[in-house]
Amino acid sequence: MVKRDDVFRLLLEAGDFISGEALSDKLGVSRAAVWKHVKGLQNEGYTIEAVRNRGYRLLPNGVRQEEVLPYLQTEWLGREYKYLAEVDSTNIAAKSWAEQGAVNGAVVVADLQTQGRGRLGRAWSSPSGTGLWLSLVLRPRLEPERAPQISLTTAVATCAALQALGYQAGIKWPNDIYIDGRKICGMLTEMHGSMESVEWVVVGIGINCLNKDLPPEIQDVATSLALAEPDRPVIRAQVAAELLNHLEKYYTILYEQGFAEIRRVWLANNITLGRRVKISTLNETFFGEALDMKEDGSLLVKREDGGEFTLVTGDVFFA
Ligand code: BTX
Repeated sequence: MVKRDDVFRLLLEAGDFISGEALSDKLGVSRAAVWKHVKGLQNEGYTIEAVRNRGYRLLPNGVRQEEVLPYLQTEWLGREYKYLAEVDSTNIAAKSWAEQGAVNGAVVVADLQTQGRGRLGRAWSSPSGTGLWLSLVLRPRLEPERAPQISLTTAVATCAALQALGYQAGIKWPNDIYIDGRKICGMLTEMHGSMESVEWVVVGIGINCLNKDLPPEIQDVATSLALAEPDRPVIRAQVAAELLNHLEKYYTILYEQGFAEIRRVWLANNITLGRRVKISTLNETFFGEALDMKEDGSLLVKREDGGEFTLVTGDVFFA
């Protein structure tokens, strides 16, 4: 049975126009069947040009494993790779995969999330064909109280990956990535384990890549790689691989050298300290100045109404 994946692979291998006839010959199916699969791929978010007398050409903006592998340099992260054309949330998919025994470093990537989630049940806009919506399963040997270090390490690695791709990215405490004062990436970390040990951690990362029309409710606060640098082509598979390459590097540093080195890199790339901020916790909202990120990853704030406050979980807004 010829599958959509077979058509996809031939388009990818061709790297240029390939005629409908050549595709139908290679696959032993009718040209109508080829067209049906091309339509299916377009519906998944792939841009495939169809030009009379030339055939079909795939434009490289997908995030299937075949597209990511040429850029991937990792040993263990992203080598188990599940691509989903559509999913409610990659974090939900990764959690159930973790429950079923997914290995350390397994990755779920979707082209479209219908219920992308932020922290505290907030929604994360995840339209098809635009961003990188990715979750990883980690099985770190860490005490549960060190789990927040995973989020901060993820932020350091994501920021480094975007910088390696040529973007001026910075970190807002604890782990949002900003470009030009706007949010380009958010992270949602979920953990399962006991008081003594972490069984698995699912790290969900969303990076706006090709989005040009952001939904009105986030237009003033968010950006995408394409909006930040309109002249630089964005290849989503390269962004995915660069992200995984840097994540593996920095998780290894965390495990082998400890959090102090991660904190050093976080401090060097943060855009939070020294700024006036609005802090919102479950109990209160107040203004102050962000002073430091402490050795355990919490944020030290000088309150405008007097005294200091150590923020462990909560939201920070630039004020
Ligand atoms: P957060 O709670 O810090 O941010 C959510 C807030 O960010 C929203 O309330 C909205 O104001 C704004 N927002 C929504 N969508 C976007 C967007 N695309 N770009 C910029 N700002 C936006 C951050 O939560 C955690 C986000 C994690 C997303 C990843 S995607 C892969 C994985 N699967 C999943 O369901 N979540 C994670």
